[in-house]
Amino acid sequence: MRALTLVGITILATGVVSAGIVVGCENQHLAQQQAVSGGGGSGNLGASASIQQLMKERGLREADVTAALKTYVPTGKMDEYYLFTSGGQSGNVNVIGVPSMRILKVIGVFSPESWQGWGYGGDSNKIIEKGAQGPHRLYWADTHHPNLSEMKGDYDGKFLFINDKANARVAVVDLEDFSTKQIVANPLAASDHGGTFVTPNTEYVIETSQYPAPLGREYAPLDQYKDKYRGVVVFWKFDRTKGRIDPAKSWAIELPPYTQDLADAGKLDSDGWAYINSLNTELATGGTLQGKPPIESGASQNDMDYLHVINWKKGEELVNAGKTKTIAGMRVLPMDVAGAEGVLTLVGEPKSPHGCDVTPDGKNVVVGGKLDTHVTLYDTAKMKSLIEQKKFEGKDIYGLPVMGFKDAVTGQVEIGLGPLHTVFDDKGNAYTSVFIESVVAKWSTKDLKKPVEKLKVHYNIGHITAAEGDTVSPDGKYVVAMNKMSMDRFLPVGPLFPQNFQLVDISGDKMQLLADLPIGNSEPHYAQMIKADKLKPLKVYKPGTNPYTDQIDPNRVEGGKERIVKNGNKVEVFMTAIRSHYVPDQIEVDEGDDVTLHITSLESAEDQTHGFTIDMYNVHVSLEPGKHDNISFKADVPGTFPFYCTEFCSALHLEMAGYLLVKPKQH
Ligand code: K7E
Ligand code: CUA
Repeated sequence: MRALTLVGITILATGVVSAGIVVGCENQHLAQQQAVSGGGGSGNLGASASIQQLMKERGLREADVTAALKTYVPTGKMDEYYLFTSGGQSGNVNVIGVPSMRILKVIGVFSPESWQGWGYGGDSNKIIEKGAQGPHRLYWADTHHPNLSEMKGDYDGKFLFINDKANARVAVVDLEDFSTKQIVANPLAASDHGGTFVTPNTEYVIETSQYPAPLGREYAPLDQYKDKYRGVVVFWKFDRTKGRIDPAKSWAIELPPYTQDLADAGKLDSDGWAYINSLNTELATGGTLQGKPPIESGASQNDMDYLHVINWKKGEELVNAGKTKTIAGMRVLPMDVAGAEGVLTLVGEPKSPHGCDVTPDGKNVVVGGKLDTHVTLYDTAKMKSLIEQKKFEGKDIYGLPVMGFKDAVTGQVEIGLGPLHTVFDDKGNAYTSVFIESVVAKWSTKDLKKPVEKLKVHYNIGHITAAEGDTVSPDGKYVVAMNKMSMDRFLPVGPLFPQNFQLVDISGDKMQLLADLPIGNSEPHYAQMIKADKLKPLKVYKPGTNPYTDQIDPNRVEGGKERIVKNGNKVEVFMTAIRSHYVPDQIEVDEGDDVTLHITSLESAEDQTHGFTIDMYNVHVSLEPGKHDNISFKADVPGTFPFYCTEFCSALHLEMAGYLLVKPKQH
């Protein structure tokens, strides 16, 4: 009987392979029926014969079948991990279940997301508008590095932060309702990259500039690059009780105009420190039209760039002692002060580094080299003592102390062509993404020998992420290879190809490729993977909650209290939504009136969502159970405009509608 059951499972798995890859769910049922009849009818022989046959028909190897078994999550069963990935140029965040690789949600962050009514006339607009840089409202972003909030160096499942590389901004997402709560615009930097990275108790969210520019984006000609252009690292103070960044308590350190790249915060032994790599210490500024070399070659002259080693706890003390100057409204610790006080120290790092990853024990920083075949491990304790004893090898052109490379490193590992990012498991192994070679290289942090294994991934892997990988206690189990290219992997969709995520099982001695997930909405950069049971998401909102303020909205509407209040040319409509009608459902205003609709959903049952839109007014909100939103617009076009519910909420969903009548002015 046991053998029979086992066979049944295997057949089921084979059926799944067919469902997942080509055919569709009807065939999955078919396969299950065959499995049952095969197992029950002719016993072992018939069953395994039909598996063999299916495998043969579909060209599957045994490894394919085990991969399917390892990733298949039957309907109604939950995934083990959440994967939060940057949405790259989509400006948003993708949420994916692991190991099934099913897409669970796209969270609207910097870019309007119409399904959620994010950025279409409700109060979410106010959050997006706070992210304006100068006079420009911004409706997109290039998101790179999502980072989960931590307590004692472990993900706590409360918040997610993410940066916008293009416009130097940081967003806060609350994981209670998977909704964006805040966007802060960096007043100093003109772009960012080394961020977001949190300190071990989420005291700070770190954001480092990328392309140097005068702080505050002042004008300065490029021949003044050395003197006027600067990098900067901002320590955004996070207020955990409010769930918001507090810009007034945030501060920054001025950095030399080396193109700062990636960053990570120290942990355990190295708590209190942060590390930022850089490129273009040559200060190349291009000039291709004038016949000068482009930045790419100008920036690749020196053998060494600089890892920036930052004592942020000391920096915080100096900031509190008033050693700052204020630029664009933010307190900035000047570079010379930071250098003299041991807050900012440099050490060489091999050619065009990328990746900057602190090991789980906090003892090493691993830096890859795009034009080098090694990763370099820096010893955090050695660097700390060199800085304490002021044992330096020299100074850079700005007078910043530089430690000796040999004094600071633990060692190097010869990885291959183009090592980028490194993540860790629970057994002392590291996994480095190797871009040019298109492999995941597994190596041991204990002996620093050559990789013990390389797994082909398809193709050109950028970032890589591991289960609980950035914490003090990674889980092992899975890594996800985040590949930039996917030619020949999927059905063609034109010249813009999807990215390709590949799930890899790292629990055994050998890595096993389990599944592909084409990402068709963005080019994700980084992702983090958190144990699903650490999150406690809400199922419904407390009645009248405005999720964009986290308060019971002062304009919340209770059943029976609906009304229309007209005051001069201001019209306020206090409205409710419940299956399957709005009260009121007839609204008449005069052309030119300023209209505000305060809408509360009176629903309290799970998954009973309504929506609201008005013809032509570019308005759309999503009304989850208990939610309140406020929609403001000018009734500038006279006419007749139906409004309706955009979510198929009930059998009478199509009847959930009403009219906005805008009476023309008497001319
Ligand atoms: Cu390598 Cu922005 Cu982290 Cu892209 S970065 S891959
Ligand atoms: Cu409410 Cu459809």
